[in-house]
Amino acid sequence: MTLDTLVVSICKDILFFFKYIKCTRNDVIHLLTKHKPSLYVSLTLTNGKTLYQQYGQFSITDEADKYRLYLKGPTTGTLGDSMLNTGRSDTDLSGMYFSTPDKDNDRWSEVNCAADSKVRGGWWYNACHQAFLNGPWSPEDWFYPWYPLLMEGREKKETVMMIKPH
Ligand SMILES: [Ca+2]
Repeated sequence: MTLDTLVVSICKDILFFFKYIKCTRNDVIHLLTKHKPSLYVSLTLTNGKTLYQQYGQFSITDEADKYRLYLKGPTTGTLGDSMLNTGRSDTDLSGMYFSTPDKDNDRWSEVNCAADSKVRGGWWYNACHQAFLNGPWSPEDWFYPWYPLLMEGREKKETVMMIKPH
């Protein structure tokens, strides 16, 4: 059994366990990231090209702390950094709580970023974002998957977030 197969097997067992006791997948991510693994993001475009960005440390807190995102560098890759140091304090994502259409935990008081007409979906919004990998279908309504490289969801074919222990 390869390490990847083992990890998938363990994750399926954990997901089954949490489904049984009615926890969310964010609870699973919280447990899997307790030791702050590195994060690898990849985006495959409709032309078949795959771009990536890696971050040194990634974790999320538990439900009591609204699954807050912790992200730390160094960051390298071909996508460019659109999550950690965006150059704007209202779009950096580290330290943000997880919002959903029915739970507005973002930093924009007048808007629920997760339910906005051009966003829609759970994510760690600030007010709102430059990176958002959990967009809606249809993809033309997916706003800024990875700004400025990807402005709309229809430009991408697949998004992946993977973790790797240190
Ligand atoms: Ca809000």
